Amino acid sequence: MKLIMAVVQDKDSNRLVNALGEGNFRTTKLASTGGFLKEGNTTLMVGCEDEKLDSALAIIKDNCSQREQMVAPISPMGGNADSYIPQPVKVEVGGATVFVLPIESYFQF
Ligand code: 2BA
Ligand code: 2BA
Repeated sequence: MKLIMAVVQDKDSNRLVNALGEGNFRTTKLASTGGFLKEGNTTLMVGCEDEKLDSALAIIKDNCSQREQMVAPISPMGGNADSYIPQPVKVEVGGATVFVLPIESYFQF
């Protein structure tokens, strides 16, 4: 058995949970925050049998879209802020960032 931890954008999360449900995958949705953008995102936990892993990953891939986002950089610490003109930086926000972990034990008490 595997545990999929998928960090996805909030706007994709409902569609993804529904699609995984239609594929008979059980999910747990966690509210999370990205360390870089400091914005909300969604982390989904999906516990699944090894042989269904590829199918789950395909559903995640199909239901998460990439987008570009402009980020205002933080002004330099201790520097002369007068001469500092912040240039927004473009970052590409996934899709989905997916971790697959082996499950040692699985209990439902
Ligand atoms: P929920 O997904 O809201 O599911 C609540 C209960 O509904 C489940 O209780 C189960 O009895 C039933 N259920 C869920 N999906 C079903 C399905 N496809 N067909 C028939 N019945 C279904 P529990 O199994 O005790 O799960 C409680 C909560 O634990 C779940 O809430 C979910 O948040 C989490 N969970 C359970 N299995 C999981 C897994 N494989 N991966 C990730 N999260 C899981
Ligand atoms: P955030 O940390 O808010 O990152 C949002 C996007 O900003 C990232 O998109 C990436 O394009 C960019 N980014 C992040 N750190 C950067 C850096 N040090 N320099 C330049 N650009 C940077 P994604 O890579 O698609 O990640 C989306 C979200 O997935 C992340 O939100 C974070 O919550 C999670 N994530 C990504 N990689 C992770 C990892 N290795 N471990 C844990 N969470 C991760």
